[in-house]
Formats: sequence, structure tokens, C-alpha cells
Amino acid sequence: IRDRTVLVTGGGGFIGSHLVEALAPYNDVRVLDNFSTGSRDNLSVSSTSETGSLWANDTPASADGGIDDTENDDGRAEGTGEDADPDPDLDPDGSLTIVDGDISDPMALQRAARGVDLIFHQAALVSVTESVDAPRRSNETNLDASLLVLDQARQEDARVVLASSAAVYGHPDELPISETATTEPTSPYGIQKLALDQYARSYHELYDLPTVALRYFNAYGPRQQGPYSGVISTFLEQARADEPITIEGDGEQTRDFVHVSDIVRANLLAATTDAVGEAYNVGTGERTSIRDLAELVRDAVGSSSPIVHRDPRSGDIRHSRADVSKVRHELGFEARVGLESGIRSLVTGA
Ligand code: UD2
Repeated sequence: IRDRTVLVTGGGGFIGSHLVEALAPYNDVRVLDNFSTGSRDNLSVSSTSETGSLWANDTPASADGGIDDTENDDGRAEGTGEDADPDPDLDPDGSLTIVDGDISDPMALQRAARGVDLIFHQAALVSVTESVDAPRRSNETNLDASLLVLDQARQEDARVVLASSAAVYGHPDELPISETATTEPTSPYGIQKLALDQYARSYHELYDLPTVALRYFNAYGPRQQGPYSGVISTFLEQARADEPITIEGDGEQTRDFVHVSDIVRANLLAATTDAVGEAYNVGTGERTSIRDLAELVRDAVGSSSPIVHRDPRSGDIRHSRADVSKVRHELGFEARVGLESGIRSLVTGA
């Protein structure tokens, strides 16, 4: 997509920052992030990204390093955008504006969303464990504040593409998991995502707001980090340090691992589809056991880590695999990055 005014909530986070990287060269992109788990470093200009201009509200953007913060007339900082054109055929003329604030703060949200025609709502408290420890706190962000985002979208007449999750399904009845499967989340996080996902549908029906909910399966890729970041980044860290790779349980549990670049593509397709008011699985349609994953990661790193087992996680989902027929037919989405090459590129940093 090009020449749009776009808000990415959670744009400093793992998935959000990859979206920003894809959008910023050719669109006017706003990021609203409180940088609680996201990071300004994720928004630095990298060799594959291009940010035309950047304006930080309260904090100077130059702290990010690499982003030109020369001011122009309207007080916005403008970069030249000359050295990292990802596509030489396209002339980058986008901009990046960072609003350091909380999605639960109506003023910050209003400021960030003013004039946008598209919102990618990625901000969330993503830790399932934290949602179990403090359901109301995670509900405030994942649901209450998300409703503010939907209401703001109504004000601006903006489309909303929002991050839902395979967590809405809980323990699946059958594989692959289709969008019409039973939704019985096993955590407050899953309940919050399910409610949001249903609000999105309902806002379309009640108010004619164009919404698309994307139910991400197990996302992985560069910049995924921290204690709640997922098994691939944990295994990678362990393999790199030649420390034991720790499988929880027997390792026969399976997941549908989807690379962040595919997640970004699904978001971009959702931004233009006519099929609104819908929820779509975003996965590969393949599943891999945790034991196979451990070996894949160890081999890719060339590590001598032993693979060890510890107690299974209580309430762990046994198997997960997305039915991707709806997303393929209606959004034209098909995952492109296979797990092996995804892990290889993570290891080499390519
Ligand atoms: C994923 C999502 C979560 C939610 C959930 C819905 C991620 C990071 N989390 O949780 O947000 O949507 O799906 O079902 O995508 N494991 C090990 N060793 C480790 C870490 C994990 O064996 O060091 C196992 C773990 O027990 C589980 C599997 O790997 O069986 C995947 O764990 P995860 O935390 O990466 O993701 P998951 O599927 O629990």
C-alpha cells in the first residue's frame, strides 16, 4: 500500500516494528507505543528499512540513532531518506511519526490517530502468564484500551486491522483449526483476544466500520525477545550459548510457526481486502513438533547443546495447526517462509 496515513499501535514491538518497516517508505506512518515491552531501537533505520521523516512528540527521536531529526516547517523532523531504498523502482516519500504514549490514554490516541485512514492495532500485553497473574490489568490494555482504538477509528472513518490470536481457540477439537472451530480460550489473554476479535466483527455490523481480525498462530522472527517471547527465540538463545535446550514435556506437542514477514504480508492484504468484518487465521498450515524444532535450531546454529526435558507446562495446548483455506481464498494469503529457512535466516541474520 502507498500514500496512506497509517497508525500502527504497538509499532515499537516485535510485529508492529516489522509492519512499520514495510509501510514507512511509502506511507505516512504514526506509531503509538508506550515502549513498555517495545523498543525505540526497533524503529531505528536499518539496512532494509527507510524512514523518510520522523517526529517524536516529547522525546527527541535522534536518541534512536540513525534517524535524521532535522526539523522542517511544521516542527516535524525530516530525514533525507536517501540511503536505504528497499526498492529502487519506487521513490520513497513516506514518513514516520512516533507518539510515545499509551493506547489507554485518549489524548495520546487522539493525537496519534488524527487524520489516519488505516489503523494496524498491534499494541497488547502479550504475556499469557501475566494475564493469568493479573487478568484485570491485561484486560485494561488488551480489551478496554482496544475499544478506545476501535472508537477512535470510527471517529476517523479508518479501517482497523487488528491482532487477534490462535489463543481464541483454546484446546482445539480438531486439526487443522478453522475459523469456525469452537472458541474456548484457556487464559484471560485468550478471552481478551476473543472478545476483541468479536467486537471487531460487531463494530462492522453495528457501525459499518471496516475491520479485519487476524488470528496469529505462533509468530517468530527477528526482534522477538524477552521472557515471554516464544519457544524459537528461547531455543535459539540456548543453542547459541551452548546451553541445554529445554523442552517442556515430551516434545511431541506441535505448533504452526509463522514468520513475521508473512504476518506483515497478511496485514497488508487485510488493509485492502473487500472482505471486511471477518477474522482470519494467519499460519502456514503446517505443524512442527517441539522436539523437531529443538533439533532444527541446534543444527542451524551448529551448536553442541544437549536437548533436555523438563516438566510440561500446565494447561499446554497439545497440537495446533491453522486451517488456511479461508485466508487463502478471501485474502489471497499464503505463507512463503518455511520453518527451516526462517530459522536459518534468523541464525545468519540475513
Ligand atoms: C502461543 C502464543 C501465545 C498464545 C498461545 C495460544 C507465542 C510466543 N505465544 O503460545 O501468545 O497465542 O500460543 O495457544 O507465540 N516450550 C518448550 N521450551 C521452552 C519454551 C516453550 O518446550 O523453553 C514449549 C511450550 O511448552 C509449548 C511450545 O513450546 O508447548 C510453544 O510455546 P510458546 O510459549 O512459544 O507458545 P504457545 O504455543 O504456548
